[in-house]
Amino acid sequence: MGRRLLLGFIALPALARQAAAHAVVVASDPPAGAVLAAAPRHVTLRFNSRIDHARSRLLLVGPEGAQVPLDLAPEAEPALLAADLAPDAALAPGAWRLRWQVLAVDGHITRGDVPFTLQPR
Ligand SMILES: [Cu+2]
Repeated sequence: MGRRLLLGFIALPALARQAAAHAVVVASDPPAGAVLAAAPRHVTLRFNSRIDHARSRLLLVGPEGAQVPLDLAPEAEPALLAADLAPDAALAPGAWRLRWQVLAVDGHITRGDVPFTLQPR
């Protein structure tokens, strides 16, 4: 499963060349495939183009389908999406995905997952 998601993430820049205005992720924190010893306190996604923050969403999807919606940080930069995790957010160890959906300025919605792993404590 993780392998398929990782390949999907890598394939996105190729799509971006075909339709330059679509928003795709060019960098993320945590990076795709990261193995983390503790839950991230903060997540960021950088896109190749401006996005409509009001119509964009971030969600953490965890082992066993656990879902943790994230509140987007106030718009800092036009191409950046960021969120702080709640201080009391307890994320189970295992395979997680940072799931994003954004609306680009060209009116197109794109979505994807950034997979990462939380190690057992
Ligand atoms: Cu587009």
